[in-house]
Order: sequence, then C-alpha cells, then structure tokens
Amino acid sequence: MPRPQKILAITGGVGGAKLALGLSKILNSEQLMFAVNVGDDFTHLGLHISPDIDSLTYALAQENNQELGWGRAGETWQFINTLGSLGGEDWFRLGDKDMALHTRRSQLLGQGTSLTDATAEITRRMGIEHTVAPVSDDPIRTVVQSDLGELAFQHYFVRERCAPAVSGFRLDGMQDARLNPAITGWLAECDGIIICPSNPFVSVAPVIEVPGFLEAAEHIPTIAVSPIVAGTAIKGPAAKMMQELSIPATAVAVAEHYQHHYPGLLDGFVIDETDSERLDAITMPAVATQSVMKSLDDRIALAERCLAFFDELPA
Ligand code: FO1
Repeated sequence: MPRPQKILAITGGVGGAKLALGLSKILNSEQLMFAVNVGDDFTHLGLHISPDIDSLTYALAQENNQELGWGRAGETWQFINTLGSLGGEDWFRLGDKDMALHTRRSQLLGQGTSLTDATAEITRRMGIEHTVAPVSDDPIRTVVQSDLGELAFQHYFVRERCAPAVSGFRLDGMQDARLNPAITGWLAECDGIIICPSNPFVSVAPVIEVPGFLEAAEHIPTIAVSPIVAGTAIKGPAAKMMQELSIPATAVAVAEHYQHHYPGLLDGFVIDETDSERLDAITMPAVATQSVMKSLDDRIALAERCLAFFDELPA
C-alpha cells in the first residue's frame, strides 16, 4: 500500500499523546488530524474536564507535565490545596494553570459553544495548528464495572487509583452519540488511520464504537500500536485490566482483541522490539520496533516507522 497522504490518528491518554506529538512533527495540519476519546470526561467542581483532550493539547503544545505524566508543566497547586483546607474535594488534582483551561472551556460550553469549537479555540490560542477533534460533541461516559460496583471513569482511575478489580465497561451515551462531523469529513478523504498506543478498552473503544465510525473506516488502511510492552502497560491500567478480564497481558492479545471485536478494522499491528519473538503469533502484518518513547526523537522515530509500515502492507 502506498504511504498515506492524509492520516487520522486516534488517541486516548498520555501514551497516545506521545506518538501524536511525533506525528505532528512530520505531518502538517492538512495531512494529520486527531480523533480523541471523550469517555473520560466528567463534570467536577462545576467544570467540564476533558482529560484526554487536555493530555493531547498539552503534549502538542509541549506544555505537558513530565514529572506527573498528566497535567500542565510548571504547575502550582494553590487552588486545590486551599480547596482541600476548606473541606472541598481535592482528590482530583487540578493545578492552577490547568484550572484556567477548564474554566475557559466550561465558560465556552456554557455560552452554547460545542466541545469541538471550544477545543479549537483553546488549541489555537496555545499555538497548536492541528485539529484536535473530540470524537463526538455528545456525552459519552465510560463506566467501569468493578468489585466496588459501577464507577465513573475518573472515580475508578484517580480517586480509587485503579485499585478495584475490573469486570467490564459500559459506554453510557454511545448509542445516541453522533460522530463529530469534522471526523466524518476527514474520513471521507483520508487514506490512513493510526491507532496510537492507548488503552483498547477505555481509550480506543469509546472512539471507534461511535455509530458510523467503523463503517466509515472500513476501506481505509488502519494500523494500531500496542500499548502493552513486555507484558506491562507503559502508562495506565491496561495490563491490570487485561489480567482481571482473563486476557493475557500481551501485545499479541491486544492484536487479537481488535481482530475479535472489530473484524476487518486492522491491516497492521506494531509491537515493541522487546516483544519481537511474538511477531509470528500475530495473524496480520506486524512489525516490531522501539515503541517506548522517552525523548522527542523517540516519538518522531515511531511516527516515521508507522508511516513507513503502510508501504509494507499488502495492497
Ligand atoms: N490523573 C491522576 O492520576 N491524578 C490526578 O489528580 C489527575 C488530575 C487531572 C486533572 C486534569 C486532567 O485533564 C487530567 C488529570 N489526570 C489526573 C489525568 C487523567 O485523569 C487520566 O490520565 C486520564 O483520564 C486517563 O487517560
């Protein structure tokens, strides 16, 4: 297959955002657009928080907090610490700079602006040229079914620190969610989809299961990068979730998960070089490369390898 000219990259949280930054350094805004998970979104302290849009925004602006792995660089915590001292909820750590973004987004939404347009306004002001498109402007909310009962995603992830054992997920609002028209339009023109190394259950599923997405993607060459490396997730609870769901926590099992649940979606799969002895176990075209991204050069190298991989896929 020829190297694509126009790519849709699907991203969830922090791992996906790393590859997204690499892609953004190679492809311009006419060649690359991002479709982002909104299943992690919630209303907190009266504000609309969109953690995956935020992670991608901060990554693309190179303003991400590298010590924490989430949030904004150079952050201070006066607001949340003061809130805690007054007896307010402080388990979800909203930094002072980060608060400004959530306040601005919430204000725009309150004025009737869509999440898509509010995101475009914020990303433009942060100097980001690429379109960061929420997969839908309609609410999709991931609910984690666990041994503590059903938990809203951020309650599971941050408040409970991913400790509850997971038995399944529900994507509330999915049936009625409309695919972002900007994504529909892009899919009509693009010739490659890259699923960044994000959690298949809680980051990628809430994007690709939006009604109409899979049909629109059917004839577009699609590759995914494994978020599981050597049996663990570089970031987040993907490996723990797989174990709890009785799925082996391996890159091969991630490939099989996509093949089983979304037959025909993937044309190729990228795994880490440390898992290269498992390449033969993947029943679709697959390559092994360095997928652990520590530096900006690592992000760009993986992005280049993903683009080159399309050339190697059978027509
Ligand atoms: N993650 C944490 O582990 N602890 C936090 O207190 C936290 C606060 C937070 C605030 C704003 C934001 O946009 C993201 C934040 N995250 C925090 C990260 C986020 O909730 C998760 O990484 C994603 O939802 C998973 O993709």
